[in-house]
Amino acid sequence: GESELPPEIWEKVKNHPCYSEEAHHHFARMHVAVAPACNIQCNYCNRKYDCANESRPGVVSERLTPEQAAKKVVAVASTIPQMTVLGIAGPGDPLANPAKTFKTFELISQMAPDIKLCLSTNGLALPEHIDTIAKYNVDHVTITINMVDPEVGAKIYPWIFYKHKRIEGIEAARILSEHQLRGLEMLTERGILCKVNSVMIPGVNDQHLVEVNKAVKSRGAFLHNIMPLISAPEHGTVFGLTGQRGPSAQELKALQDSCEGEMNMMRHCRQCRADAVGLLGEDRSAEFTTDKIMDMEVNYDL
Ligand code: CLF
Ligand code: SF4
Repeated sequence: GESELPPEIWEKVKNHPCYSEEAHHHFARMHVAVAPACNIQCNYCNRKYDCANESRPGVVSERLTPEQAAKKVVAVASTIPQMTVLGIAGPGDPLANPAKTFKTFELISQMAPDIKLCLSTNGLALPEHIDTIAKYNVDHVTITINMVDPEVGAKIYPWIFYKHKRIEGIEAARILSEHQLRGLEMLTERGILCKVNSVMIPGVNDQHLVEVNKAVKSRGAFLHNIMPLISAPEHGTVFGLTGQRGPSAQELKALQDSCEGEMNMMRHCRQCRADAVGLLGEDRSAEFTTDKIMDMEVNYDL
């Protein structure tokens, strides 16, 4: 359990609602949707949800400039005292929009220095941004890793965009996997706490995720969050995976249980929206739309 964590790790996770099961009852997080572009294509993507990178119904999140995002964070933090963590997780990939992402982190660290910074990425551009991530004092990074075998990866990712080129098939999955694992190693070597998210896709990577679990544990990931693919026909096709079902609750739990001996498993993920605000499982984003925020009196602490 969490009470057995080394004190230096506990110090870093005790206020993070995703990294600590205990903290999620008491501490809130928010996302700002500043990152519209993506550098890969996942077959299950619809860009409404991130971190989880999931396909569920919902309204499209409001896209913010870094300045609007920073103002929103200050407004939310002064309204919700339990707000401890700001995550950038989409709607595309934060590291495919590095200027917007890092400008947002910079403004927030000036305006609300107590807020911890969190980043969720597919990992393709991770190795080239490690220094910048460290420079902006990003506390927590989540990498979505769905495979460590390019043959499996080719069924999940039709293409990546890398070095100004679109690359397909097994070669694309090989590059993606190599960058994800190298990025994970580089972050943990610097003491940045890393969580891995994996989407469980029955018949595609479900058995394989046990191997993913071992690979990420051995590279220093602190927590593994295996999430169910959510695919319901009434919500439209899951691109490229038409007819693909998600796992049952029992199948998900069995897989989580089989990995539990290896490392800490996250079981309280709520598969958040791109602009989620509040405690996990609570959505207060409607209270903080741009027009409302711009009308709010906000104390800039510069
Ligand atoms: Fe956001 Fe993700 Fe940071 Fe949390 S969400 S960027 S690690 S602050 Fe959390 Fe939401 Fe699950 Fe993500 S419950 S989808 S794991
Ligand atoms: Fe969609 Fe995220 Fe995959 Fe990009 S990384 S295609 S935004 S699910």
